[in-house]
Order: sequence, then C-alpha cells, then structure tokens
Amino acid sequence: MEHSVGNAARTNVSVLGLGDMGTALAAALLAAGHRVTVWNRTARKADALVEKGARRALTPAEAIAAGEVVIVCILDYAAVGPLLADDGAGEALKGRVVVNVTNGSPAEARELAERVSGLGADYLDGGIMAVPEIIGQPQAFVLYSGAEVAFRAYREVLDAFARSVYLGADPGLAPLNDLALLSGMYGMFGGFLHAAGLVRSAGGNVAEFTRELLVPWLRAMADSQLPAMAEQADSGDYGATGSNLAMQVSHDAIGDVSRAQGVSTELFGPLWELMKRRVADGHGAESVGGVLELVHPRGGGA
Ligand code: FVH
Repeated sequence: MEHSVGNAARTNVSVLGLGDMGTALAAALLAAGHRVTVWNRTARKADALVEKGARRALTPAEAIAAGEVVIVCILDYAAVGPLLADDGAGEALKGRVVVNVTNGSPAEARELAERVSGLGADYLDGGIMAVPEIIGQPQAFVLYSGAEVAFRAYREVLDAFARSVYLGADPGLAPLNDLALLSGMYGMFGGFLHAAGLVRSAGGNVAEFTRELLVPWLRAMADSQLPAMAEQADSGDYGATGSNLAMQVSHDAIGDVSRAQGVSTELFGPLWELMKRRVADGHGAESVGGVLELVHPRGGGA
C-alpha cells in the first residue's frame, strides 16, 4: 500500500487503549504536534489527554476512522480482536496503518497482521523497550516489524515515542526480539537478587554494593564477554577465551556459600546444573557460551 506523508509534524493519529503506556504514547504524540484522537474502554481515562488537546472518540470504530495511523496499546491480544470487530471498525480500517504495541507472541502478531491486511490496512507490530516514564527520552526504543512501506512513511510520527528500530517484514520479529530482550533483563534481575541475598545475609548494604561494585562489574562483563559469546553462538565454535567451563564448575563455591548463609540457590541453580552437564558431556575446555547448545541445540529450529 502507498502512503504519503505531507507534513509529518501534523499527522492524524489515533490511540486505542489509555492504560499507563497508551497514555504516555498519546501524550508524546500531542507534544510532537500531531492531531490525536483517543479511545479507552473506561472513558474517564481520556479526560487528562482531552484537556491537553486530544479529541475523544466514543467507539473504537470512530477512533480508527479518525487516524491515518492507529496505535493499539491494550492489555493483551485477546482484547485487541474485539476492538477491530467493533461495529464499523472493519470499513474504517481500509487504508489505515495499524501499529499494535500490545505485548504478545510472534504467532499472535502474524495472525493479527493477516486479519488487518485482509481489511485493507497495513500492519506494524511494535515492541516497546521502555517504561511509560521514559517514553520520548533517549534511552527508550521501540522495535517494529511488518509493513516496511508503512514504517518508512510514518517513521517520523513513531519517533515521537522513542528511537524506532525496524527489524523486517515478518510481523513476528518485533515480539520475538522483545521477549529475547526481556529474557536478558530477567537474567540480570535474577543475578541481582541472588547477589543481594548474599550481601544482605552478611549484613551488608545492598544499595552501596550495587552502586559501587555490582553495576561496574556487570558493565565490564557485558562489554568484555557478551560480544565474544554472541559470536560463538553464531559460529558454534565455543573455544575458551581464558576462563574454561571445567575451571568454572570445579567447585560449587556459590552454592556452598549461599546455603551456608541461608540464601536460596533457586535462581542460580538451573544455570549451574546446565554448566555441569555441559562439562559432563565433554566440553569442559570450552567457554560458558557452549551452554547454549543445551538451551537451543544448533540447527534445532523452532
Ligand atoms: N507499562 C509498561 O511498562 C509496559 C512496557 C512495555 C509494553 N507494555 C505493554 O503495553 C500494553 C499496555 O500496557 P499498559 O502499561 O498500558 O497496561 P495497563 O495500564 O494495565 O492498561 C491496560 C489497558 O488495556 C485496556 N484493556 C484491558 N482489557 C481490555 C478489554 N477487554 N477491552 C478493551 N480494553 C481493554 C485497559 O482499559 P481500561 O481497563 O482502562 O478500561 C487499559 O487501557 C500491554 O500489552 C503491555 O504488556 C507496557
């Protein structure tokens, strides 16, 4: 579908869903000078945005009709479908660009993309890598996948939210990469929680430990280790680069000390078991990156 944006600074954009994130997105669009129409199931949540200049739509169909670009930011995909089936919504969708930033799975994104395309609209799936408070700030970014023409045409509008990163035509790419990034984040949270337990069990100050030691350490490890581990993941060659796996699992110091200090090993334990299994499988001379073969064997596919 062809799209032309005469004046990106004044685009008609609709936002369906005014929870914490939808409200932040609509506010960012207003701040960037766009004509914003908003709809939310609980109507009063639109009041503050209407005071700032947004137009209130009474139904999802009315909101869809008002926007060249229709942002959908609802709790989950199960709630998105009925909005698009709202009386008149199907006809209103023709020629629109639907940007769905609701979190879901790649399969859900592909299914919705097909449905939206069938109604004559372009579909972009979005994965917001930010919390509402940092929408519009430099550290925020949003992943997009789906209709590239629509992304190029409306990129400036989307840039009001955060740095826009386009991943490809498959609508499932944004949710997949979103979940991969969240997995990395939760791994870091798990590491923090175990470390905090150890420090607290010895009467230490967790805030000071985190500020002075843990954050600098994690930054150093992320910068020095992750790029090499990522290359090994792509090549399948896990040759050790100074810290072989057998050395790392030679004794269970973290587990032993944690148990002695009354700290649960439930967070650290699963990774430890995989590291030991990889050594038992004969890969002790390799790096910890080889554990990936137990997480997802090379060539294993989906
Ligand atoms: N907030 C965050 O930090 C994360 C950042 C990354 C992206 N997520 C995803 O964004 C989607 C919306 O999240 P949210 O933070 O805005 O969520 P809530 O504040 O809980 O608002 C939920 C909105 O969804 C509406 N809603 C729920 N069920 C229905 C339904 N059946 N029909 C219509 N609307 C529905 C709800 O409406 P109401 O309760 O106010 O009437 C809110 O507008 C989400 O996918 C995150 O994973 C946010």
